[in-house]
Amino acid sequence: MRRLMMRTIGLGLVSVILLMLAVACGGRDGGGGEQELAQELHLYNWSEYIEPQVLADFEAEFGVRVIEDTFSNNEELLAKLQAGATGYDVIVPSDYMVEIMIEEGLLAELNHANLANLGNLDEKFSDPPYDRGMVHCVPYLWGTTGIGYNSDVFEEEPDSWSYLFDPEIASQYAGRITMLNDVREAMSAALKYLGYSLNTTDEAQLAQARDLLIQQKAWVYAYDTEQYEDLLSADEIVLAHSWSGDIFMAADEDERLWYAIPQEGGVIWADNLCIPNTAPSKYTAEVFINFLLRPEISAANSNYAWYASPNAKAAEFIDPQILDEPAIYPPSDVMEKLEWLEDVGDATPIYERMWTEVKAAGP
Ligand code: N2P
Repeated sequence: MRRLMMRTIGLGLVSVILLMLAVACGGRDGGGGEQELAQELHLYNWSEYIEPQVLADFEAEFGVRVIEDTFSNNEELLAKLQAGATGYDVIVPSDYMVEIMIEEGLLAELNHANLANLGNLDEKFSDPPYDRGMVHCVPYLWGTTGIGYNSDVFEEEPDSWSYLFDPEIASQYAGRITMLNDVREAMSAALKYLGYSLNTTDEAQLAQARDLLIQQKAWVYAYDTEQYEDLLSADEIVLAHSWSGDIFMAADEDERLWYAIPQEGGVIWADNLCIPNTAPSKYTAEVFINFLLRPEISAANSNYAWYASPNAKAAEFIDPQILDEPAIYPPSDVMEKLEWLEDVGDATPIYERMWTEVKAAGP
C-alpha cells in the first residue's frame, strides 16, 4: 500500500514537471502552444527593399509596430551580429552569407509550424544549397548584378565589364562610374572581366582582381550601394555597378536609366528572411515572415523593389512589366552565364585583405 502511494506521488510529480516543461516551451515560441505577439518587431534590411504599405498592413492587422534599420552590404550585417547586436528579429542576408551565419551559429532554426505559407514558394527556391530544407531562412527576393547606365550617353548597350575595367573604355567615363561598396560584388566584377570564377580561392587570381580594381580607381566616383541610382538620375555618373531592381525602380521615374547583364556573366543572388538566434521575439518574427509569404504581399514587394520573386503563387499579382523583363527574369541562355556566390571559407580573409588594399590605394 505504502509502495503504491509512493508510486502515485512519484507519477504525480513527474506529470507536474512535464506540465511545467510544456508551459515553459510553449511560452518560448517553439512549442506550437498559445503564443503571444510582441509589440514591436525589429527588421534589419537592405535599403528600399520592402514596400512601406506592406509594413503598414502588417502593423494594422497584427498590432505589431515594425522598426526598420538598414545595412549596405552583407559584411556590415555580419559585423553587426558578431559585435553582439541583439535587438534584431528579422535580418535579410544573401545566400553565401546565410552559409557563413549558419556556420557561425548566428541563426535560429525556423519553426515551420508557424510558416504555413512556405508552400507558396517555387520549388526551385525551396531547397537552397546554402540552407537545405529552409531550416534557417526563407528566400525573399532574387536578382542579378550588372551595369546600370544612362542610355542617353551610350549608342550601344554597355553590356560588358570592359566598360568598367578596360582602360581605353572606362577612361572615357572617368569620374562618372560607381562601383558597389561590397567586397564580394566588386571582386566578382573584376574576376569575371578576367575570366575567372567569382568563387575563386586562388590567391594569384585574387591579386589580379585587386590590381584591376586599384587601376580602376582613377575613374571611380564612389563605392556605393545605396544611392547610385540617384547619382545616375542626377547626371553625376553615367555607369554604375548595380543590383538589377535598384535601377529598374529608378527607371520607373527616369526613363533614361537602364540595366544590362554583362555578356561575360555575373552574379545571381537571392536574399533571405532569417531570424538571429538572439532575436527578442522569434514567434513574432515567424508571423511576419509568414505574412511576407502571402502571394499578394510577396508580389507587392516585387512590384515596389523591381526584383524577381521566389514565390510561385505571387506571379499572378506581379506587374507584367517586371515578369516580362528579361533583365529581371533572365532567359535560360543568360542564366547559364550567371554564377552564385558561395562561402569561400579560408579564402574570406584574403578577399577582405585585397578589398582593404583597394580602398586604401590612392586613386
Ligand atoms: C536593395 C538592394 C538589393 C540587395 N536596394 C542586393 N542583395
